[in-house]
This record gives sequence, C-alpha cells and structure tokens, in this order.
Amino acid sequence: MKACRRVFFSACAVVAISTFFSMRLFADPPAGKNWKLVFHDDFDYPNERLDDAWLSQNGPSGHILCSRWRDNAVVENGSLKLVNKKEKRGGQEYTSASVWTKKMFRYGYFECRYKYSKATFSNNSFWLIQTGNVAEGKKFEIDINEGHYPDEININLHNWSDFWTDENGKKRHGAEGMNFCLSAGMQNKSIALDVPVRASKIRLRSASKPAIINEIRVFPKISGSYPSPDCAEDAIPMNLENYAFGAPISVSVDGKPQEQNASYSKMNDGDPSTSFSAWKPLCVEIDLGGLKDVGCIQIFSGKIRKEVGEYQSFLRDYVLEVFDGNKWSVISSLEYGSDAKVDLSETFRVYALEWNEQDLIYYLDGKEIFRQKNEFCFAPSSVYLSLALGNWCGPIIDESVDGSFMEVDYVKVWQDEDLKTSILSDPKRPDKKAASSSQKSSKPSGSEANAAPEKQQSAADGAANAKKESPAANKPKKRNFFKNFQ
Ligand SMILES: [Ca+2]
Ligand SMILES: [Ca+2]
Repeated sequence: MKACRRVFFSACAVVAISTFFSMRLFADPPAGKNWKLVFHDDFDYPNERLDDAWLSQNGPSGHILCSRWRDNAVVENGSLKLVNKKEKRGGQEYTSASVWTKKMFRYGYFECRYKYSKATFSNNSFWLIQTGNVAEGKKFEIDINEGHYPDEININLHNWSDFWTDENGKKRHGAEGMNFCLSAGMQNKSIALDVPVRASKIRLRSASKPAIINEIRVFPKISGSYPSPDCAEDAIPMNLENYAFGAPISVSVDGKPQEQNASYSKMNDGDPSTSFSAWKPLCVEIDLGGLKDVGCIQIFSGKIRKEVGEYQSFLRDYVLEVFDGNKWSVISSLEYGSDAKVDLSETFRVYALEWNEQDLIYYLDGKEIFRQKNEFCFAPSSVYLSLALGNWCGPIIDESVDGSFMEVDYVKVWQDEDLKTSILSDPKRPDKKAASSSQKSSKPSGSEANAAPEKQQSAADGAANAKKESPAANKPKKRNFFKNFQ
C-alpha cells in the first residue's frame, strides 16, 4: 500500500515537475530580465469579440494568391482559426485571413502557440512589420515564422527602406534569415541500385523553392558501400570513379534552357560546400560521355547553417531520370514533403522572438534556434497572424487547401520593465510619444515577406476597407507575384 502510495506521489511529482518545466519552457521568456506580460490573448471568447483587440484585412492582396477577410478568421473552442477557402472573392481564386493587434509594441518577447494549416501552398505566419515613416531605423519586417506545411520554419528579417537593382534589372531589398526543415535526411540522398542501369546521361528535376544542389555523383556498381554524398571528392576511394565529376552539365529553369554558366559546375565540382540554386523549377542534365553502367546516384542538397554547422534547405521533391541512348526512364522520385518526419499541422508548437535594441533572437518551444543583430528595427509594430497562399510555399492542391486552417491557441507579449526604450501603445489610451505611430497602425499592410512595398500598400488598401466590403474590392487588381523574393 505504502509502496503504491509512494509510486502515486512520485508520479504526481513527476507530472507536477514536468508541467512546471513545460510551462517554463513553453510559456515564459528567458530568465534574467524583468519581464512583464503586457498582452495576452487566449482566444477564449465568442468570435465577435476578436475585433476588440484585433484588426482584420478585408480585401484582395496583390502579392499573394488569395484575398483575405474577417469572415475567414474564426474564434471557437479557445483558438483562432485562419481558414483557407477555394472561392472567388476580391478578384482572386482563394480566400484566407490576416489579423493584427490594435496595440503596438517596440521590443519585448513575442510568443505564439499555433499549428500550421494542413496544406502545401500555404504560408502560416506570426510576424511584425512597420512600413510607415519610421522615426528611427528603417522600415522593417520581422518574420518570426512563415511556416510551410508540413515541417518548414522560415525566419526572415526584411529591410523595406533600401533597394537596389540586380544584374537582371530586378528591384531587390535586403532580406536575411534562415529556413529550417525539421525533418532530416534528404540532404544526403544516395540512390543505390540493385541492378545497374546503362546510361549516357542523367537528369534531375525539382520544383523545390529553393532547389539547392551541392553535388551530384554517379558511380558504377560496387560490392561494398558507397561514400557519404557529403564527403569531399578526395575522400572518394581511388578505384571508385565518379562519372559526373566535372562532366558537361546543362540547366533549364522554369522549362527554359539556360546559357552555359560557370556556376553550374558547382553541382559536380567535388566540393560539397559549393552549390547552385534556383527559385523556379530546375532541371539539371549531366552528360556522362558515353554509356556507363550506373550502380548509384547521389544527390547532396542543402545550405550550411553556420551557427551549428548543419545543412538545411533540402530538395523537398525531385524526379531522377537516366537516358539509355534512346529514352529517359525515371529511377527515383520524391513527392513534395513526403519525406517529412514532423508534421507541424498536427501539434501545437511555440514560436517566439526576443526583440531588443541589439538583437533579434528566435525560439522554438523555448529553445533558441536563430539570432540576428538588430540594426534597424526600432519602430513600434503590431503583431500579425496571417495565412497566405503562394506558389513559393509548395505545390497548389485545391482539395487539401480548401477548408484548411492555421490554428492559434494564444499570443503573448512581455516587455522588459528595465528597458526604458520599450513602447507599448494602446489605441484606447495612446501615450503622446507613441500616438503618431499608433495612428499609422490603423493603416496596416497585411502582407507577408517578399512582398515589395507597393504590394504591401496594395494589401493595405484592402485592409483599409476593414468591415465594409466595397464593390471595388471585388474588382481584380493587377497581380505581380513575388518579383522580389530571394
Ligand atoms: Ca559542389
Ligand atoms: Ca487558447
């Protein structure tokens, strides 16, 4: 009996301790500062009360594939659901939702617990933006997470003040961040064939965005094991020929054959740290210089994340083909995201940012995952929750996107009471200092990363129509998708 009771109490203690730690881990900013909770929304109220603290876009969006409406933001059962629909409205083929806080914040710890919508092609964002006339620093956008189903986290810091024109005549702006794929493995793809195939050429196609290819290797059939795809060329055994090494390579982007370019050889130069990448569907063909018996093809794909020395950004889909002199045959393929071992639409995760005068520090479930210097984000911003549909977020599948939703359990903001430059502006009680900024908050942009400012303005025009859907809002607007994304 005593033993049972001891077990019971031990179990209770374990539950209590683990609950305590999970609370510490997932619902508190890091220790060491004088944090005060200044905003907290659990979405534990009737739907119509969402408008007490939040504004909503109501109109088309020039830079994405959906118009966004208050109707698509639904509070029920303790959470906020931003719902995608396949329906024509606002001159666009799909609808979704984007909301932002009436309150504005400068500096603090921003936390949101949410699940992604269970659909590729959707952008599940928790973010901050200030594109008004900022008194200090520059216009900015901090994407704490632009999540893509099933398992991608995308962090980005945009500078919306400074622009330049690249060698292709495209207008560019500063953007720096990191994308994480929580599933591992795809960067190291080694396709060993049981039965060798005769091939004079191999072809790799991928629609991943970005498609980063560091090395492609083609080996004969051997009895032993093949080297790791990420090893350096000089680590390959002397008696094992890599037919692809230094072979002629040709590239098509978005179906268009490209002129020869020295950068293509980065895909078969033997150096796993060099790569070629494309943001549009990529097709790479390697000429093996005559028919070879091919026993293994390796693809090494990824971008090194310097902080931890890990490769990220894998190919999420591919088709690998061989040419036998007469016809092409597929020998391996991967459907988009089907290698995912983590599904961020299934479980709530906590995404967070500490923003102070010096740093931007990003967290997942209480653990730091990325950090940047804060060199220009010094103006107050609302907190945005947005769902968007865009073709940079994976393939468009109408069946899965219709009715899919991003589900937000809560949003919390703390500020450091010792950081005197922090600002909390409340539209009901605006302080003098923040009043002008607060004024600007009534014209939010409601846009996502990679949208040019004019596109944000177009979204802002839509947002300014909040709560009154004018007939003009239904007129199609000229679209110009993601000219700037990097
Ligand atoms: Ca390389
Ligand atoms: Ca909740």
